[in-house]
Amino acid sequence: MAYETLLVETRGRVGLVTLNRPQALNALNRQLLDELKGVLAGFAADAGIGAVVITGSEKAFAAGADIKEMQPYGFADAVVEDLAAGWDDVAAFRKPMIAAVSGFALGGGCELAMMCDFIIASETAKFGQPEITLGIIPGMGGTQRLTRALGKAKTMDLVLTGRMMDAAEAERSGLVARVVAPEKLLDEALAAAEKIAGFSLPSTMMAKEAVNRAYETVLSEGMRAERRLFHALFATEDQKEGMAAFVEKRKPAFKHR
Ligand code: CO8
Repeated sequence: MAYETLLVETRGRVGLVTLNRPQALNALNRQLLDELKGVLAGFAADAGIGAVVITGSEKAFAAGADIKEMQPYGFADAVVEDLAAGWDDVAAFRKPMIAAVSGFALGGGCELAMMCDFIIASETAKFGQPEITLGIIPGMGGTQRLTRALGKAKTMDLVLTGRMMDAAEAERSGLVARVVAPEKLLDEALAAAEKIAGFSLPSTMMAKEAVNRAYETVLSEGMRAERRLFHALFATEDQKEGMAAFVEKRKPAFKHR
C-alpha cells in the first residue's frame, strides 16, 4: 500500500516506518497520524512482525506537530476534536518499537520518539520542546514522559526555555539509550529490532508491558503486575523451549515469534 507521508518496508521480522514529509521537516499532520495508525494496526496483526523501527530523515526525525495545520484552531475546536489525543493509539502499540532519531526531534517529534520503547540517536540529533516559543505547551505527552525520563529540573529547563539539547546531553540525561555515528544509525536500530524480533513475542510484549507499568503506578502495584506477567510466561511453550535450549546448550527455536 502506498502512503503519502510515510515510507513503509519490512526487513525480515522488522517493520520499518520512515516519516516522509521532507518539505516540512516531517511535521506531524493529521494525515501522517492516520497513516501511521493504519501501518501500526497492520504490523500489530501481522505475525511476521516482531518489532518496529520509526525513523525520519538525516535532517529531521520530526520538527513537531504541523504548526500550519494547528494555527487556525480555537479552544472549542481543540476540545471538540480532542486535539492530540489520536497519538495515544501510537503510544499504545503493543509490540516493541524503537525510534531511530537523526536531526531535529522537536515538540511532537520528541514526543513521538518518547512514545517508542527506546531511542537510538545519531550524534546529530537535537531534542527539544519548543512549544513555549509558540505560545502553547507540549500536548502529546512532553510534560509527562520527559519528566519521567529526565526528572523535573531538566524538563522544566527544556519546557520553559524551549532550548534544544544535543545527543550527548540527551544520553547523559537518560532520554536516549544509545548514540551512534549518523551513518550507523539505521543499521544499529534495525539490528536491535531484529534481535528483539528473534525472541518469543509474548515475552517481549510482556517485558514492554511490565516496564511501562513502572511509569503508571506505585512500586507495590508495579511489582504485583510484573510478578503476574512473569508467572504467565511459564504457561508458554517458548519458556519450555528457551530453558530447555539453555540446559541442552543449543539455540532456542521459539514458536511464537
Ligand atoms: N510545522 C509545520 N511546518 C514546519 C515545521 C512544523 N513544526 N517545522 C518546520 N516546518 C517547515 C518550515 O515552515 C519550512 O517550510 P517552508 O520552506 O515552506 O517555509 C520547512 O519546514 C523547513 O523549515 P525551516 O526553513 O524552518 O528549516 P531550518 O533548518 O531553518 O529550521 C527548525 C529548522 C529549527 C527545526 C525550524 O523549522 C523550527 O523551529 N520548526 C518548528 C519547531 C517547533 O516549534 N516545533 C513544535 C511544534 S508544536 C508541537 O509539536 C505541539 C505538539 C502537540 C500537539 C499535537 C497536535 C496534533
